Amino acid sequence: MRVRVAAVVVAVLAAAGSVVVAPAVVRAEATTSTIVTLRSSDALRAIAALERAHGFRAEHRYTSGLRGFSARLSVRQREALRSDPRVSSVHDDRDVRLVTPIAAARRGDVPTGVRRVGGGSVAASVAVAVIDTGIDLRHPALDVSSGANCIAGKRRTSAAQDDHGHGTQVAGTIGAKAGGGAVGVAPGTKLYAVKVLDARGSGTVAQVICGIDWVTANAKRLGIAVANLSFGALAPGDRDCGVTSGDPLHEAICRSTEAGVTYVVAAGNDAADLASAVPASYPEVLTVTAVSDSDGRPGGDGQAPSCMPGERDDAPATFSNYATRVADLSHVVAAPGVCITSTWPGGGTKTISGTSMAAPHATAVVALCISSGRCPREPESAIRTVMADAERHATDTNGYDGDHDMRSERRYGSLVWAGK
Ligand SMILES: [Ca+2]
Repeated sequence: MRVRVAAVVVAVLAAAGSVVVAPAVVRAEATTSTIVTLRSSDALRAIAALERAHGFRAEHRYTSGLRGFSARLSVRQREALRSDPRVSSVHDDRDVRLVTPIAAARRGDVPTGVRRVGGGSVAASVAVAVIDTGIDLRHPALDVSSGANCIAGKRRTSAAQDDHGHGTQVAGTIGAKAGGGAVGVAPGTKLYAVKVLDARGSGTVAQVICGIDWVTANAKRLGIAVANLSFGALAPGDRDCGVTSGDPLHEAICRSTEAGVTYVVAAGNDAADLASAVPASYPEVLTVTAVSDSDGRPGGDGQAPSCMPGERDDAPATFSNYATRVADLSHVVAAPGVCITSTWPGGGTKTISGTSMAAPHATAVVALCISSGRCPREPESAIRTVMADAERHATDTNGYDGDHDMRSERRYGSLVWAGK
């Protein structure tokens, strides 16, 4: 069973495609979507030369996150590129998609999760990139600009308008202003929409890397300090930026982190060890598990969450991935992720659940911490400070059920805290 509840927002990555055998007589060769990384520092020049040499047209060109491109390539072209000295590696592209969230009851103006992490009062002075389905660029509660549209077949210059809802929901938890029905953790924070998933919540790793590439290239110019990735997949990770596993998504995130962007990612909704999930298992990111909170207060005496059966107040969400290894726990925090009310395209709000909804609480906390000067801008130090704040706040009276249970095999991290 991959998805526990329809309302849990998850992404599924298809298995890497196998080699397609070309027919003996080729007129129109079968092609597969491929990600190619390059040795050259001048990626655009190298891509143009490779296009001419091997007869293909690149779809996405990566110049900042990693150097390379994606393209539909035949077996013959892939083999030729593998042996081309300008090429570092050749990878199958993979699919990424979300399960469509379902609607639930409307709630008050300051959502429970925002209250539970001590947020809802001030904007961050740094900007946040939401790499997702886009954001509703006309939503009155959001201070949002279009960043990049990485959907295959669309012009990259077209607006990153959300035609799904997921990205707008994530964006609202980070930075929705008062008056829109659901205040965010850091209301009024500047948001950039980076669209890598389409109207069905589907996308590819090539598109995700396109989004990361845009963030890396523009972070300094636009003041983007934090990026939110509320999707993921079950796939083996590695601890060396994709070198051993040949994972271009990991390489792209490492390069972007080196450029000063802190990545906050959802742990995943498989009720499984996040060691087998990406990007959750990457050591460079802050990974966010989901806990339940129904009343915005600690103590565990709130009612059971109303929109989702089987959960209880101030306890880990039953669907959330968790850490078992010390190495993973060293970059994991928890945040509210059950029955989270936030902005929805068209001006309203919607209440849904998932580690997708937990991650933006932590994203806003990181942005606020950097803005206050308490967190260094450097990602590793920022993550360490946010984790120390969370641990300090996880006292017997403020924590959630199980966050101190060192004997448990399932560890969800300490609840993030935006307050002083
Ligand atoms: Ca509570």
